[in-house]
Amino acid sequence: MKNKNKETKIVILGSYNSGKTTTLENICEKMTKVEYNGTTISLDYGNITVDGKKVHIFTTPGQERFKFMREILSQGLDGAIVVIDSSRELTSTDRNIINRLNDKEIPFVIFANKQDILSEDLDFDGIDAPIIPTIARKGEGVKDGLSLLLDLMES
Ligand SMILES: Nc1nc2c(ncn2[C@@H]2O[C@H](COP(=O)(O)OP(=O)(O)OP(=O)(O)O)[C@@H](O)[C@H]2O)c(=O)[nH]1
Ligand SMILES: [Mg+2]
Repeated sequence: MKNKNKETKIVILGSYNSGKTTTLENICEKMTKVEYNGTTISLDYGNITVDGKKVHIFTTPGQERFKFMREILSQGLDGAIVVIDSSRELTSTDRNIINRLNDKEIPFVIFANKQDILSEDLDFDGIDAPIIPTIARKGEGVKDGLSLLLDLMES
């Protein structure tokens, strides 16, 4: 956070069904979500105050047909959380998202979600970001992961 007084914008990215909406539900007390049949169709929004500063968090839809929403929501972001489903291999969507964040030098962390399901041996080669194991459904790891991202953004 270069400007200390500025409100912060974080975007939660990741493939379809990885647990992005569930992650936000377990970070914020109140949130707004737009879903149809259990999948995000435009965005989710919530906020949380950390150390007196307001953090706005947007969650994107994972489905490829909503790629344009990811681009709109990623404008002016200060940091990102990439939620991946550890029970599946990293998808091309995950890799594209991570490459774009790297190219734009945006601070980000990876939430390796669904740790309660048998995990794949995920290949994180070439990915230089903190990886936080989470069980979003139980709220495990999500707030610690957000704190880590906020620290990373300040450094
Ligand atoms: N076992 C398990 N299931 C989870 C976990 N987190 C989320 N889920 C489930 O995974 C499914 C998808 O979760 P969502 O939070 O809707 O995923 P999403 O990434 O927002 O999905 P899209 O908006 O469609 O991209 C739901 O059935 C969740 O209950 C977890 O930690 N463990
Ligand atoms: Mg969703």
